[in-house]
Amino acid sequence: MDRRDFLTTGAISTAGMVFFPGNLLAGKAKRINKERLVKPLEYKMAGDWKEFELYIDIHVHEPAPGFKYHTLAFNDMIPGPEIRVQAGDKVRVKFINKTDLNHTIHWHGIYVPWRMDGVPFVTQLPVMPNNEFIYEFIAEPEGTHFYHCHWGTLMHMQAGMFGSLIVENPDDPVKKKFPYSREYTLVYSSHDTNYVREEMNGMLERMKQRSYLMKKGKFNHEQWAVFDNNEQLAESIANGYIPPYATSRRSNSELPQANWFTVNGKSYPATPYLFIKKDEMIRVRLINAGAETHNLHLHGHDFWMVADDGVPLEHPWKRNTVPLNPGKTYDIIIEGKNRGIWTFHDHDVRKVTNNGLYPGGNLLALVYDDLPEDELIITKHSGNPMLNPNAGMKGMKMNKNKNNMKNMLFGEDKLPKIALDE
Ligand SMILES: [Cu+2]
Repeated sequence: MDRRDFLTTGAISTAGMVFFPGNLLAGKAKRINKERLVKPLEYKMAGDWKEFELYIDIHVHEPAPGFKYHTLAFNDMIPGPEIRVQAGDKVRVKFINKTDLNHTIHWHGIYVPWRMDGVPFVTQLPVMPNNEFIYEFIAEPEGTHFYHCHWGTLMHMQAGMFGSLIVENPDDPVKKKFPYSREYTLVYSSHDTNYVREEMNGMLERMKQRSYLMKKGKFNHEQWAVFDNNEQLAESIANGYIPPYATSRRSNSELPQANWFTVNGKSYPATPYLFIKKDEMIRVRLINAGAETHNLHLHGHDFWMVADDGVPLEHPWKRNTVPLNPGKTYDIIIEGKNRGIWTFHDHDVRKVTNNGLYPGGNLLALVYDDLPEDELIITKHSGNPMLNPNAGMKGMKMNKNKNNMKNMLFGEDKLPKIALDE
C-alpha cells in the first residue's frame, strides 16, 4: 500500500492500534467507497415479471484487510446484492443452491403468498444441495426490507445469507417531506466466525449422512427431526427415538458470541462512508440482519426518523441515537447542517471491535464532500498522527510517580491476612 492509500483509508497499524483519519481526501474515499456499498441485483423482464437470480455458495469473506474466513454468501458477496423494485412489481427470484447444505429464502417484511415465505417444513421443503426454487410475489408494501436464509438460521444468517430488498413508491411521502438527493443502504450484522466454522463443518458432515440414508431409502422424520404432529413424535419417542435437544449439552454461553460486527459486510476501517454536502439531505436505510442490537449514534447532528420497518412515519421525530434491534429496519434523514467529518457508530462499544480489539466493527464516517480545500489539507492543528507521527508529541512529559495504578481499597499491604488451615 502506498502512502496515499494509507492516508485515505486510515488503515495504519502501530502497536495493534488502528487510528481514525483526521482528514480524508474525499475523491479517493469515494472511489474506495464503491466497494463498501451494497451492489444492485440486475433483472430481466419476462412478460410483466422482473426476474432476478440469486445463488448461494461457499465464499471467502474479508470484513477488514488481513482477516479472511470461509462462510456462505449470496452471489459471492456479503451482504447479498440489493433487490430494488417498485411497489406492485411482479417479482420472480430463481434461487440456485450450489452448496452441499439446505437453504431457503425468507422475504422479511413482504406480503408474500404464504407458500413463498421460505420457512422450511412450514411453507416449503428446504432447497436441497444443487437444487433450485422459484420464488414469486408482488412487491408490497413499500419501504426498506430484506431477505435472508431461513434454514439453520442461527448459523446461516450470521454466516452472511442476507441482503436488502427495497420497495420504492413513486409517490413516496418521505421524499415529499424531505427532498433528499442521495441515499445509502446500511446492512448491519454480527458474526461469530468460530461458530460459523464449527457449525458449517458439522452441518456438512450431517448432510453426508443424510444423503447416504436418502440413497438407501432410509431417510425419515427422525433423521430430519421434523414430525407431522405431536402424536408422530410421541410414537417415535416411545420406540426409542431421542430428540436432539434431549442430548444437546450446549449452554447459552456456547451459542454465538460475535467477534465481528459489520456494516455492509465490512468492519472498520473498511466500513462505508456516508457523503453529504452543506444543506443537503441524505436518506440512510438501516437494516439489522444480525442477532445483536446496535445503538447507533451520530456525532454533531440529530437525524430524522422517517420510516419504521418500511412504514413511513406520519410524524417524523428527531434523534441522535437509536437502538436498531435484530430484524428491524429504520429509514433516517440526515441534514447537512454541521460541516466536517463525523462518526456514526454503535454506542455499545463492545461492538466497535474486531476480534475484541478496539477500534473496529460498527464505526463509520459521515463526510462532507464540500469541505473547504484548506480543511482537507492536513494542518498542524488537525491532529492527524499519520502526517507526522511525532508532531503532536512535543511537550509530552511522563510523570514517573504516577505510572502505577494502586488499588485504593486493598493496597497490597492492606490485604486481609487469612489464616490457612493446615
Ligand atoms: Cu442457508
